[in-house]
Amino acid sequence: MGDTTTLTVEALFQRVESIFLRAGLNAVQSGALARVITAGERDACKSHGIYRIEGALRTVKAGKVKPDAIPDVAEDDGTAIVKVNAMGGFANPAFELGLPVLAERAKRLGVAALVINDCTHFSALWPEVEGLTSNGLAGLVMCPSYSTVAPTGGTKPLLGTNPFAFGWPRKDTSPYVFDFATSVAARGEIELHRRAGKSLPEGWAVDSEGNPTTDPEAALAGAMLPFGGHKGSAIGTMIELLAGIMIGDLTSPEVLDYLGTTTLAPFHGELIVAFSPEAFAKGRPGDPFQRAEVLFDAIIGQGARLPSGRRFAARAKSESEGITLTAAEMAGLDRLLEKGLDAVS
Ligand code: NDP
Ligand code: PYC
Repeated sequence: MGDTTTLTVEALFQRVESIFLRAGLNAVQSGALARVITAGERDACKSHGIYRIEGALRTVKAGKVKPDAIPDVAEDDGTAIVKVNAMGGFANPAFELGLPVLAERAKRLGVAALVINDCTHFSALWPEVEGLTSNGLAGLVMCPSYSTVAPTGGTKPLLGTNPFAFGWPRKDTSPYVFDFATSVAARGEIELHRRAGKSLPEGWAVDSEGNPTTDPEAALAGAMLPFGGHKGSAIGTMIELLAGIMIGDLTSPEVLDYLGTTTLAPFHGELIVAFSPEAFAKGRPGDPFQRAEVLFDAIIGQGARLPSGRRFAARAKSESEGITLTAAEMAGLDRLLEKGLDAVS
């Protein structure tokens, strides 16, 4: 079991897409999911790579996400709010459908938002952010999850791990992107620690009695903690308000009520806000892109690194050398391809 296999990015994409097609997902869902999961492996983001396939299939099997959904853009009223209904499918194909409309609208109006409703979302947010930056736009992306995080001062799961991401486009180089859970770490990280039999770092979670724990099992049964204490707690709450209540979709406690478990992928909405830096800076001195470079240079000049630098380096390596998977990971992919939905409980 010590052997590894190295696949090209395209070969891994084909394999992941085949798994979803074999499990009965339509081409729209399968393609978008395979793109985002393969991108996670390519960029060395293991908590949102191939490990997520099983959870996505489990959610299909439980009847909580529609494998044949075709997302739908709401009738165009020309305003800054573009709405896409995922029709009970995954968020990723809905985003792919809405992105060109959002980009056109943000360039024309200076700012625009994409609201995705009725979607299952389990992936990282940087693919959405990079969709904006590759169109020359800055942007914010956020969504709730399900109750797993105690607000600061509390001990019981209430907020989700609510990811929050931002991107700024840069000329001739990778964009500035950050993307993180508003909990100390993504829940996927706790699950990966559990599978590897590793203790958690201190400060990530409390057990079901509200006591600090480094045991992943106890953390999964207890509550995760927000990053940065009251600051992360407030940002997590903001995400419940903006990307749950404001867009008429579920909050994390409502998602948990609906699913009844945290073993399936969460069903809720997503909010993506796009800004045209040129439009905002118009009439003011200086080119916003050049001024941003001065700021980035000053950060790097202190010996700090920009967020996503590790990820972009991993991407370059995967694109030139391929993606290396363990024998256990390859066997897992083979099993999912062979058995389809029968492979998951
Ligand atoms: P991390 O704490 O691992 O990293 C978050 C960000 O910080 C990344 O952009 C990372 O860049 C950057 N970063 C890390 N270390 C440094 C450093 N020393 N200097 C500068 N930047 C740094 O992320 P999380 O565990 O919080 O989240 C992981 C993923 O989980 C995210 O992609 C998130 O979207 C996803 N998630 C999804 C959820 C969902 O419901 N769909 C819920 C929760 C999380 P780099 O990658 O280059 O290291
Ligand atoms: O890693 O916290 C997480 C997560 C929750 C839903 C999808 N990812």
